[in-house]
Amino acid sequence: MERRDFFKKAAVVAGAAAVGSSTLEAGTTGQPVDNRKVSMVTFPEKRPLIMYSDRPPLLETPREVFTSVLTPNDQFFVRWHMPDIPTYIDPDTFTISVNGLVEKELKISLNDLKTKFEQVEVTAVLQCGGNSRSAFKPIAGGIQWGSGAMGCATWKGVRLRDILDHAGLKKDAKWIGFNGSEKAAYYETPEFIRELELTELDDNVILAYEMSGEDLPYLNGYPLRLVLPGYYSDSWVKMLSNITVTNKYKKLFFMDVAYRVPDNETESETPEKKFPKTKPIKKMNVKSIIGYPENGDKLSLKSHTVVRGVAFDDGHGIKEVLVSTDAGKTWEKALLDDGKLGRYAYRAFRFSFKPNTLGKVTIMAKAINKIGEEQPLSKDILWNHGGYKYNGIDEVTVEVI
Ligand SMILES: Nc1nc2c(c(=O)[nH]1)N[C@H]1C(S)=C(S)[C@@H](COP(=O)(O)O)O[C@H]1N2
Ligand SMILES: [Mo]
Repeated sequence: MERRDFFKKAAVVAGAAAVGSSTLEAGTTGQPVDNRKVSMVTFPEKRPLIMYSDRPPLLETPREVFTSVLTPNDQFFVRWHMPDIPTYIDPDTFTISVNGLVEKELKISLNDLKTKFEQVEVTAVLQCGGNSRSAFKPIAGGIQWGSGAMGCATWKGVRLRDILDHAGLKKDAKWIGFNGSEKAAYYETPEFIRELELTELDDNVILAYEMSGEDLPYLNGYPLRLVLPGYYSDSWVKMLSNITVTNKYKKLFFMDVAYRVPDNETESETPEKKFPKTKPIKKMNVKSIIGYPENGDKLSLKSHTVVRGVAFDDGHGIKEVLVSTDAGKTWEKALLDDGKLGRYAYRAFRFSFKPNTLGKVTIMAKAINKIGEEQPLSKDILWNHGGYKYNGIDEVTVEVI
């Protein structure tokens, strides 16, 4: 794959803009907006995605993709914080450094990663903590994502634990810092670094070079990224350059300012009242998204229709998904797939029905996990300044003709 001048190849799909704009009225219901087909742009290695910015690339997956457990790599969403992403990485000379409080500092090549350590795989959902942010009313600061800042892939790589064991942690090691390779455009902007406490590490945390059987797409962090199943993806550092072990937590912008929610889960913040105590967003809450049908679709009266979508949580596992075809008055169980890809993967669901009233019909989906947590109604979601962790019951409104 030629990865030189990577970003010069992005192309707008002419004519796609504004198609389906009749579906854009959402925003009064507390549901995330459906931005599909408003500004669809094709980046290298990607099919057309909903674009919020081209520098840095911010691309959202359209709703229709959320009917299957694995999100195709070329439709997987993209989020970068800094515009200055390296335009070329040579897989033959690339190394990941491990330094700080270790017995021996390491520089490991891609080839060594793939041949000298045990290779492991985990299927896991990667979701931005700001996914569905556009549902928050009044507007919460940040990219106004619809529901497509998420995806699920099978990640292949090596356990972070094995790499740290190989380097040998010193006794007082406590924190592991991860650096991305991109640079800030202005010197005041902090670099993208995250820290993980050693106690948060388990065998599912991997350094991945492969995504669903292929090299990581460039925009999803080629050649190597951190995979932290169950956690929001702000911690899944992409295009890793080095890992530094320390004994002291270093104050970092992307951990101490961004990606935090109030440390108070019973009251709502307001634009005027910000709660002083916050905590990192960390683990994902239970959520489901309807992939078919979509807002504005037309269904035929009395014809067999299969509602399809995906559900997930932070790894407790999905117990059931309930679907309503009468705007929430009655609920019935959807069929779940076999769950073979494990507790961090999407569970695909399907629900058959025959619409029997003409006009607008609202279809809703609610996931419940194995510890009894369920999605709240969107109107019951606590508002927070960053617009994080929205997981309201999903709904689409179609027309029966
Ligand atoms: N190096 C680096 N890693 C990063 C980020 C970034 O800006 N730089 N953003 C994080 C955030 S907030 C998200 S939502 C995910 C997005 O991953 P994706 O682009 O592969 O979908 O990457 C995470 N890892
Ligand atoms: Mo994010």
